[in-house]
Amino acid sequence: SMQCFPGLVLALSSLLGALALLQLTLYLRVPSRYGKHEERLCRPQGRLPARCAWFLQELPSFLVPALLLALRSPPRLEPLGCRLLCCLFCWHYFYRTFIYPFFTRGRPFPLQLLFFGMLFCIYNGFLQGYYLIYCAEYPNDWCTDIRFTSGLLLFLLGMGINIHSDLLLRQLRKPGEVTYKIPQGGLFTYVSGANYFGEIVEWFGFATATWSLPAFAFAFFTLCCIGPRAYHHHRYYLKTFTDYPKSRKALIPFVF
Ligand code: NDX
Repeated sequence: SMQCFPGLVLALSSLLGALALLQLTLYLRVPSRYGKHEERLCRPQGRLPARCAWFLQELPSFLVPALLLALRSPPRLEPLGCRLLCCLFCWHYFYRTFIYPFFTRGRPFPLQLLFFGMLFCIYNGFLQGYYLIYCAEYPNDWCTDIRFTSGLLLFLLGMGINIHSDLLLRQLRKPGEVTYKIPQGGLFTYVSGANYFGEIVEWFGFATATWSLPAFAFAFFTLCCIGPRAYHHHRYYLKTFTDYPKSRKALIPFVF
């Protein structure tokens, strides 16, 4: 049966960190090509409806850790911290897999990115799940540790911002519409990438609560992946809408 190999965790986390840096260098100059940054002349046959694409892409991030958790034998009931933290991860991806896609009004998603996105979700789902279920050791009172409580608070705050901002974006369109408008309300009052800001806060909260290398690597990956994207969204809005709010920042309220 499976057991913890610390070397495997270290190797997978390092590779995740390296992928993050690769993304940063790739996507600082040009955005990843989906949504508003997709080239208009792209072949229409190379895409899947947003609904299917996001469902398929994010499913492994839910399924892999959920299966690892369910199939572990003997079931690991102690310490409580491990299961709780693994459930937080699955909870986010339950939303992202089973709720978000069914309401999205996004444009069809490129198959090629879907493929890489899925690979990424398998990889990260395995790393986070494997670490928490087979490797993590927490003292029995971890649930009252300041790292756990403050991290959990950040996670919940970030998730709240992320879900609320996803909702505000969705409401900009009627079903079937594919046009872009100026997002209003919530944290969009302050930043162009409010949904991304929420997601980044969420994963840094998760990293603090788990106090683990894999989770910090994933938070860093998220920052390198959607941080530049927030900046490109911001530039797109400034270029497209002459009446775009001048005080609005790209990602971090009042700062950047
Ligand atoms: N999926 C994470 N890299 C990614 C997909 C792409 O969950 O090869 C990372 C995620 C993947 C990426 C994933 C990993 C790295 C990949 C990359 C592709 C290439 C890259 C694989 C897995 C890669 C290397 C080199 C390392 C191998 O029409 P539309 O779609 O634009 O409509 C949008 C709409 N909208 C508007 N509607 C009206 N008016 C406006 N002004 C609008 N602005 C937007 O709202 C969408 O329907 C919706 C949201 O759009 P947008 O662009 O704001 O968000 P989006 O990027 O689609 O993300 C959706 C949510 C969001 O909450 C975000 O926080 C979360 O997913 N997310 C996204 C990406 C990654 C991630 C989280 C994470 O890293 N944690």
